[in-house]
Amino acid sequence: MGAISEVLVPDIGDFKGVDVIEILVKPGDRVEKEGSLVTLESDKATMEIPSPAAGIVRELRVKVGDKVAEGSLILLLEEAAEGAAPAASAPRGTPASSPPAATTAGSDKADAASQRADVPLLVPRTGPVPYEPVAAPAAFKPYASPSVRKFARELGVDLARVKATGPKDRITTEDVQGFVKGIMGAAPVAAPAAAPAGGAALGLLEWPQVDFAKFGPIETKPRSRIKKLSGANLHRNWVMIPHVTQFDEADITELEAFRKTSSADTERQGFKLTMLAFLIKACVTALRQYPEFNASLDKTGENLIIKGYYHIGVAVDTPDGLVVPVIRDADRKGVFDLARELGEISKLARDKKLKPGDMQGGTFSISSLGGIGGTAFSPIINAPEVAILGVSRSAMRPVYKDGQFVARLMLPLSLSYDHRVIDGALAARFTTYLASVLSDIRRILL
Ligand code: CAO
Repeated sequence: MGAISEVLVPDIGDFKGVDVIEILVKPGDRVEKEGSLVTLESDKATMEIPSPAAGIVRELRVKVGDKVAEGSLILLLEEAAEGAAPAASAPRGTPASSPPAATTAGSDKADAASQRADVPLLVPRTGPVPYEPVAAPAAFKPYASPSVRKFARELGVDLARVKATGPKDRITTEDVQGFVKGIMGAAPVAAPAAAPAGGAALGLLEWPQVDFAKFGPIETKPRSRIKKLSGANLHRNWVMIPHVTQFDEADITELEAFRKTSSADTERQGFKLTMLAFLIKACVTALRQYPEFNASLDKTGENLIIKGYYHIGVAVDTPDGLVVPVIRDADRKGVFDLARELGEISKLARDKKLKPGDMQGGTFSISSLGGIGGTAFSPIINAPEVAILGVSRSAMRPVYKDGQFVARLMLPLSLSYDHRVIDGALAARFTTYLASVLSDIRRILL
């Protein structure tokens, strides 16, 4: 047994009644000298209180939400033999080399306080007794502010794997973002091993390594560049955006009749008039009504940027994979113009002739599988957009109307949205409104 000492809140400047906002250790944890124990937050700064000595945490005497001041008891520490002597012998008030670090320091004053050289060392109250060494190595505790820790926790990132670039080797938000980007973005294109690495970094099980040939004949086909790039983007968007999909259906019986009669005209002019052109137009009408869907979060996540233009991305299936060219200013184009442009961009996409600019600036996307089949699906949002409409194959269904079942042509809609930005109620309003526009296309004119 090592000496049990009391670890107290050191001189933390002028701060009194400071909140304990994070407990970074638990009983039984081994800590290194200077390893962070708890995080305190005043209205001016956030400080991590370091351990005065190496040892094992025996008992916590504070919890999150407690208010503390200089001298408050934080925990009981069983000291390791090596670190015990100097710490125990230091009288209260002895200058220390490592004061508690102000992390999210909200003011210069707080920063200055954290760097003062005369902040006293934490003083254990009991003397050293023989210490039984513990075999396991001390856990590495990366330095990061509570907000960065919270951000990392939300993304499932183990801070011990993140390279610190901040002052005093602290990990910054950008470091965590860079780490995630490294896994989600570049790596999958460069190295197929990225999936296992990403999983491990997120604290998940290793990707199963299976010798498939053991079970039967196989063929190895390299993935196309488009597939690798779109896969990396889809993966990031799926992991980083909290998706919810709202399902609905629109009665397009009249619209389909109108489309069929108009198709003869467009075919004479050399292009096809499919439901998608009407859908783009109807979506613009709904986006005007609900601008939160024609928006993006800014870099900080603090603000929503609502766009005053309507550039609609359309997912196009090509032999090499999925691409999403953008139809610009869809609000200023008629249904025939949209249909013609749709034909042109899907041909460009399939002929691999799209330029990077053709796929940029989208404000909302549509993914239509209606030409193929299916009843519903959950499309993945095309970041930084906040919503995407999935469309499945329309079918005649019995609909109960005016006291009887009637056959109506119903179009399934699947709207995925970013739940950070859009609430479920708003999404339901959006699809209800969109369905009403499609049921009576005259609403586009309203
Ligand atoms: N219900 C029933 N029929 C539909 C329909 C719907 N919702 N949508 C289209 N159709 C019909 C069309 O009218 C057309 O019929 P005809 O052959 O009789 O003329 C046929 O299906 C084929 O249409 P299309 O697919 O060529 O044309 P489109 O305008 O509907 O779609 C495009 C164009 C480029 C979006 C589409 O070809 C495509 O690539 N879709 C796949 C998109 C995709 O992969 N999304 C998944 C992404 S993962 O989230």
